[in-house]
Amino acid sequence: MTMPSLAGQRFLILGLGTTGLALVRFLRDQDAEVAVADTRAAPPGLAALREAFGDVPVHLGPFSALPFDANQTLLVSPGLAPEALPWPAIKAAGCPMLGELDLFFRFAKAPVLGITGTNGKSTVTALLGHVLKAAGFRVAVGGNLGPAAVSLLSSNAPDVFVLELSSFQLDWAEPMPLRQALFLNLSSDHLDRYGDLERYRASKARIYQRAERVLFNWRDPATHPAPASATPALAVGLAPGGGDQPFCIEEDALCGPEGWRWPLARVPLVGSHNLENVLFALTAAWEFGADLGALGPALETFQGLPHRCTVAGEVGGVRYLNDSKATNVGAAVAALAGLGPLEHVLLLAGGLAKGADLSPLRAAARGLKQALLFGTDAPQLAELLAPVCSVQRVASLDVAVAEAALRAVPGDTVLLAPACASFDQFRSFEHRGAVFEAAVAALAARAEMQA
Ligand code: UMA
Ligand code: ADP
Repeated sequence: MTMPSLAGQRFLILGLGTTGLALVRFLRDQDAEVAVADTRAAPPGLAALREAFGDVPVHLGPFSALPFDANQTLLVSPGLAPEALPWPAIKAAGCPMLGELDLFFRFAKAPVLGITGTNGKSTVTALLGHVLKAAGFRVAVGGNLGPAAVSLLSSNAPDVFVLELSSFQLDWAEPMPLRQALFLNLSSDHLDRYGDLERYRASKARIYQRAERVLFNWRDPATHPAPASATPALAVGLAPGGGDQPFCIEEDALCGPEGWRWPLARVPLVGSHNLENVLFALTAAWEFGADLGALGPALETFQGLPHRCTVAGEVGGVRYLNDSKATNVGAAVAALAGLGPLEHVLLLAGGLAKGADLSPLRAAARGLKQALLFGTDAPQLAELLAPVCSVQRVASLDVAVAEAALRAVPGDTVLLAPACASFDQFRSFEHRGAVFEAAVAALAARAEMQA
């Protein structure tokens, strides 16, 4: 395939975050002419842009003040909702438009496996990359979990790209020629952008439009391809029953084609939702051509990603789990469902609910030993959970950990799975997870001093 030349072509990049900066680097490498605009006074990529590309013009402030023209292609960052763009001016000028992924696909010289869904995308992306590497492929992994997709393009093409695709990225992309499209699950999230669940689902389902093969979750109808679709589709799910299902779980083992088996005890991930992630990664890797013999050892050496149901510590016989990445209700429900009897579980939750319907948490939390709730939407959560478990509102995550330590007895689990975004009290979900881990480390240090 010959690379399309961008030399001398003019681009205006909207958004100067991770994507915007990655686009500047890529386009400048291609000798294109680049300008950047961002509505924020101090966008996160500004300092790096000024340092590396001091000559790139930057416009900060409302997009409506931009001089759009037909000879300049607009490249839109994923965090920008369509409503953020001045459409009348763009249409009047007749500007061509592209998303980051459109550019990526014009230059990608290897098959692409794309992963979307409300939860588990990063885990499946990282795990699939890990399994394919173990099977001997040269793999480039990125997309929504970082690095940005265009950052993966280099003259040294891999054998395969594995990309996490958010609905925000899918919104701005033309239908993509994916070798495989994985749609893991759907639950309420990002309703502040989409308004309702159907619009959010439709955005995710765009991943199927030009895919050669589809992997869907047979237990989750929202992920099913349209009945009329002619694209070959494989079902994935925790229990057998989805028709053509190459991998499944039987008793205490993962089972696959040709009698392949791997004991669950040799999969070091916490929670049944992670086993579903494992089934997706195995199915995609095998379908891509990975040798069955490579799969088990690869699973055994995958430690999971930080802040996703990872053990933060064990203090006085109480296990502390950090699932700070549970930024929506589906992730928190999955974490609770995977833990066993809830009378031994204390849940730490709260933050910004982003307009989501939190109600599925009520059934999932029935019988919890204790819910400790903090942050902006703690009142809403308290009202929801009070009928099904003991509830206490606290001022902060630190106080929640301290209260949990007072109430927990040996054998209990304290789970941070907030069901909410972190931005009311923390810089990010990583920051929230780090605060939790520091509080657990302080508990451990105190316990050691007292011993
Ligand atoms: N923004 C403005 N004005 C602008 C441009 C952006 O206010 O002119 C705001 C957006 O509304 C958004 C924020 O700035 O709130 C960031 O938007 P962005 O498009 O600049 O984001 P990037 O820094 O380029 O990061 C994006 C992804 N972020 C989003 O889609 C919000 C990153 O995923 C991703 O790692 C990166 O591209 C590389 O692919 C983060 C994320 O939170 C982890 N993703 C969402 C999620 O996982 O739920 C979708
Ligand atoms: P994403 O990239 O889609 O946000 P992550 O792998 O980062 O997914 O996980 C996000 C959150 O969702 C974590 O709290 C994690 O424990 C939870 N989670 C992971 N896999 C699943 C799944 N298959 N179903 C539901 N929740 C999941």
